[in-house]
Amino acid sequence: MGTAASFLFKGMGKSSSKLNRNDLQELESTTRFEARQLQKWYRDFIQDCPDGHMTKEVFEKIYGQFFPVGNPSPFVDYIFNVFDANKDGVVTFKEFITAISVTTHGSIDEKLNFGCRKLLEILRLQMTLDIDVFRNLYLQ
Ligand SMILES: [Ca+2]
Repeated sequence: MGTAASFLFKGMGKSSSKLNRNDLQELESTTRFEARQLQKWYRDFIQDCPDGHMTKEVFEKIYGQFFPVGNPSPFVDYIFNVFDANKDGVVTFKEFITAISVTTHGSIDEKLNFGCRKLLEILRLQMTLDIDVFRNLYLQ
């Protein structure tokens, strides 16, 4: 297929786990992937993340393969934050596939909206942290 997701999961093996009917129907309607693709990627996802969510460490391990030289951490942090839609510190299969769908199948507007919205969230968080540091250093 040649998408980023298929490249990420290449060679990660098979599992007997399947998406339940409701999740499968939801993902078929909210992404542009077919049921068969979704089931295959879910099996691969569950094999690496048996509890159903991807930690930043696993995410970094996967993305680290794309950066054999240098430090991938800043990029991984940014991408992980983009994928972790609800900011609970883990990426679920739904979050992962939704992000992959927008970045591979979305229109230019959808991609820009998705990327800009996430970037603004990260910048807002960074500004809040910077203001807190400034306040702690100079205003006390
Ligand atoms: Ca999450």
